[in-house]
Amino acid sequence: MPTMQKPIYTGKAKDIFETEDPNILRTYFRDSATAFNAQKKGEIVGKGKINATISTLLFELMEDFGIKTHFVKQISENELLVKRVKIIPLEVIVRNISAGSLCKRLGIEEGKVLKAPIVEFSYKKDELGDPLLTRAYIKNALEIADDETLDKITELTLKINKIFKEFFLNVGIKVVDFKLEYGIDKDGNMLLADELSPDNFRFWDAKTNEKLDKDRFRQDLGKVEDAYIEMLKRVKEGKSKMTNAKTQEKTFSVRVQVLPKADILDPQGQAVEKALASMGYKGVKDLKVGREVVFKVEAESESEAKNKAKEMCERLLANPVIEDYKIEVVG
Ligand code: ADP
Ligand code: AIR
Ligand code: ASP
Repeated sequence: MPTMQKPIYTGKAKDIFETEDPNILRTYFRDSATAFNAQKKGEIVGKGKINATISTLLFELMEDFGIKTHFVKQISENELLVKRVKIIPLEVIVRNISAGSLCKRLGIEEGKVLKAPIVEFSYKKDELGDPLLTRAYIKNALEIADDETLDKITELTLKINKIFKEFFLNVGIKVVDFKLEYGIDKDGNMLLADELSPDNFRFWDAKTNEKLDKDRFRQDLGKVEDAYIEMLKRVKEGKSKMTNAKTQEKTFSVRVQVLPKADILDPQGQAVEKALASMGYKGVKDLKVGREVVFKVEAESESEAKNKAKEMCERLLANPVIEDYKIEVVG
């Protein structure tokens, strides 16, 4: 629930509040939806909490890949704590498949897979309808970023696009395009900011091309809430697939051979040796009967897996007084 505290900024979809820490802000994700620079307004029931959670999961994904973001933590269903930044007033858009304003501008059909991803910049200014900018406009007219910053943003955005494309394809989603915002924190670091949600991404189901994002609201396609719920499900699925893959990566297969020590009486070995002799196998000597134990163990490295196995042998898998053991990490 929104508190009595007054927001320092009320945007089209979020309210921004100060916290006791001047460097940390609280963002409250509302259900309100706008399109075409607020010309169309409405509500998507449940969107606030879904977008807060999807943003959380995707910011965490970014951090996992070493991308610096403003995200601190989710503190309630609708609220995140974020690092305060000075937003660079650019909408950084990356496109993989033609849609939206690209189609309108160029008169091409929706759904064309672009020869390579396109990064473009729009001026973040609702009153002007977020116009598309050239580099010269940004550097020499607006003076909001120089070549070095724009190169850095472009490189980072393409890296982020690669991560998202792979992450979402893994759960049957095509990333058509999306919009990012970057900001500068108090120490001068450039951080990925704002939100990561179906409000600023176009997501299509990879099999059916069904739209699962704000285009359902923009184009009155119906089942808007369902699309957001579906995307939350897919993001969660993607995260758990990643966790499983990580666990598997850090799992080692171990084979332990346990044998009676050379100088220890092995009644079972002796019995087998005797039986073999009576069957006519002459010259069988020093026969020992042992056992093999195989298992998988989670560890950071092969040597850690070996050490764990050794401890397990000493404590349970072998009797070190009368048995020798040999540990092999096989995969
Ligand atoms: P809009 O301003 O486009 O209507 P929102 O309703 O999402 O968008 O409002 C959130 C506002 O907060 C945006 O203007 C966004 O640029 C800004 N913002 C996002 N993250 C931060 C941050 N970490 N620090 C400061 N401002 C931020
Ligand atoms: N976007 C742009 N401005 C606001 C938003 N959310 C996002 C759209 C779409 C991408 O940027 O959601 O994913 C490109 O939008 P468009 O309208 O330029 O085609
Ligand atoms: N975010 C912009 C708006 O709310 C543009 C859009 O999403 O269509 O109007």
